[in-house]
Amino acid sequence: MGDAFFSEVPGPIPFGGLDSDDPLAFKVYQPDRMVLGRRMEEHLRIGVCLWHSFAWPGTDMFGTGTLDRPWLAPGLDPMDAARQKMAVAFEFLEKLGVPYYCFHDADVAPQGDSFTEFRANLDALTDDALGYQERTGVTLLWGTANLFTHPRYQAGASTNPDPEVFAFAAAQVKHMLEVTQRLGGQNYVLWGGREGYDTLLNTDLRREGAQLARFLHMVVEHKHRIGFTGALLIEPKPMEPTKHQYDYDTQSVHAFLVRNGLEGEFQANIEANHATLAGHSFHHEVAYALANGLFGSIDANRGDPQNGWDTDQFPNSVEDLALPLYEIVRSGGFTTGGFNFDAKLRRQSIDRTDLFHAHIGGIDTLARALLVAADMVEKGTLSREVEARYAGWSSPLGTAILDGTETLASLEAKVAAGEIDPVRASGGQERLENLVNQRIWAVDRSSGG
Ligand code: XUL
Ligand code: CO
Repeated sequence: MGDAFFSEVPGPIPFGGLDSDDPLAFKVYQPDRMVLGRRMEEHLRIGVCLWHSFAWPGTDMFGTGTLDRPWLAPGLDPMDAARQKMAVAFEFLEKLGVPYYCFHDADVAPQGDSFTEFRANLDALTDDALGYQERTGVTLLWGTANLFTHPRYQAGASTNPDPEVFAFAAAQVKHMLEVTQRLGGQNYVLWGGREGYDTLLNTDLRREGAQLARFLHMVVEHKHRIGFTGALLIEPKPMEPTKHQYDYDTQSVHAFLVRNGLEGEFQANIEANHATLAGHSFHHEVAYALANGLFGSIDANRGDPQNGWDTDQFPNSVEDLALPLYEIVRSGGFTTGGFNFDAKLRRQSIDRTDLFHAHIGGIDTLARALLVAADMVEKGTLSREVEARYAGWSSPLGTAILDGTETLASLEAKVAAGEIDPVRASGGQERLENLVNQRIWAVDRSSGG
């Protein structure tokens, strides 16, 4: 295939600043720039996903592939093609200059004719990936198993009515967890591909819940058995491909974990477009996860406000990202997680450089949102406002309610005696919204970098 697939991009992508007219330069992102005492690269921990960028030819429900991905052409030797794909992926990662990547087993390994062939293919490509990691310094943010593409998974993986499909999924996850460990992966992700239902007419919700819980327990057991030190993450999504997915949103996942004795073993991998499909904002999902000890990692992307499906577009709005970033930064930032671009090109973006434009724009948007978030944390205005709003809970009455001293009866007595007379206060929503905008505008003016 020659030396370089992306021959028009010498790489690494340089920093050009806000006045640069080079579309292949970062306008904001500077890996070494210090923000609140930490390098930008360490705040954002950017990852590139191999599935949308290298394993998807640009198909949709109505059309075949449009993208220039020669290794996906039919008729090639599957292992040759897989090696070509990995070489191009690492060329891209190195030229883009990001620290992480993410993949499903099936994104890199040809299926072969049996599970043992698939496993051997994956092992061989893992050896190759280790070599690339050593040469480039790029490492694995997370690995995952594809339990949704193959026809055997048409009715789900662990929630399948057939225990043999459960067994197949278990075999795949066991192996991919070990591959993730070999590659030094910082997390292992479980997105419930088809864990859900298309119709309740043929579905036993009680059984499927019990199967899913058993599966997750097995994953935890194996993680501890092999000493995998990364985090286990569940990625919520409310629908698509099934009509209803069990891991609907972070709060549903939380309830499922608690109900099944799995609390503390899993965190959430929150995807922006999945949050919006669930009828939430991305901000809500991030805030819920942080408030409940479930924050793990992010799949960065966006939906289209006019479309009710998972369009997986690259993020491009600082307004949308500033508040989620604010929540993350004020809570101390990522530990094992990062921002993985689970985003894909539009089918008409057929130039090889389009993959760079997409990622450069997404990374710059995150970097800009990080600057706004850091500014809001430094100013402390929002957190002071929130603290003041709940100040009553530090009063003798507030603490006596929370520590169990007060009861319904004791409170009734106080209210009846006229000791309690609540005074309403403004929620100040518009004033706070103005304040956020002011910080976005102020950062625009002052810190172009
Ligand atoms: C699907 C999705 C997945 C997961 C990994 O909507 O987001 O690609 O991120 O399986
Ligand atoms: Co995702």
